[in-house]
Amino acid sequence: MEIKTEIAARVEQIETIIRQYLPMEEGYQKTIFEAMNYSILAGGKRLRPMLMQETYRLFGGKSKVIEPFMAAMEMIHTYSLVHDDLPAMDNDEYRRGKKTTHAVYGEAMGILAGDALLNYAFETATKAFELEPDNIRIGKALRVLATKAGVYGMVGGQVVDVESEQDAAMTKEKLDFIYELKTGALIEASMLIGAILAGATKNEQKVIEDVAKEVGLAFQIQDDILDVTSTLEVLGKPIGSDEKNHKITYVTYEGIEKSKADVVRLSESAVAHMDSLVVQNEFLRELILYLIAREK
Ligand code: GRG
Repeated sequence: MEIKTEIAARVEQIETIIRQYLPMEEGYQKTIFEAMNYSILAGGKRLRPMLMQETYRLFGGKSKVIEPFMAAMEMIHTYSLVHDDLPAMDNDEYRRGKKTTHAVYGEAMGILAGDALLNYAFETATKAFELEPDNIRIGKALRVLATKAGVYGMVGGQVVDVESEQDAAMTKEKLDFIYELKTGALIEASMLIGAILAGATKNEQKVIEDVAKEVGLAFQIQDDILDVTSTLEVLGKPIGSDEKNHKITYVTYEGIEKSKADVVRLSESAVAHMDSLVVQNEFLRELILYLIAREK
């Protein structure tokens, strides 16, 4: 089967899982449920839950215990996008081809929908205990989820990113720090949680974390490239957002050609690291290489 068809089949299956964990739109606080569901069902590549599930499969995982974590990861990712689009941050009107959450529900509800999704993510992930009450790996996976999403992960990266706008003194080292945390942390968490829940050894977890670091960096560089070379129609969000926000990106730093070459180099290196494991997942391998040429 062609990789695109295989990805589409997985996205459909992931959508079904996510929907099972979404809140009912009822009660006095109905608006927040609607805003949460609007944001999460607006589309998206579902890359993080896909990486999580495929890493879980790589290490032989077969249980449904991964599913609440897949939904939780997409909730955290979606909250970050909702907040990133707010007037106080990037002030964007479109995301995933649709109006942003604050553009539809107002700024206050946009803030609350992000808060709600973050909290609901943990309510959701802890449902793994209902499936396997004695599984101590669930606690470890929860810790990874919390840490990588927080101040030592995504939020920390976003803080430095926000403070670095128009920063003439930006260094490559600082840019790498921002990318590893802002984008890499959730990708690392996704793959690491898959590995932990499947029972990968410490050594295997380390390999997976390194693979995910490279995938995360390549993914963010490609995001920077697409912000310059794509269109609103293809990307589903405005292009030129980095320039509008006076952001120094990998592309402004290294130029477009070197950036493209680095996406290829990092992705191939990630796959080579993965090949060093005794276990194999051909789809995961192809997915990482497919991301090199992604158009959105
Ligand atoms: C607001 C705490 C907080 C963090 C925001 C993730 C993030 C940090 C900001 C979003 C904007 C951005 C460029 C983030 C880098 C990560 C990234 C490329 C996100 C987009 O992920 P995709 O392409 O989105 O997987 P879809 O819509 O496909 O899910």
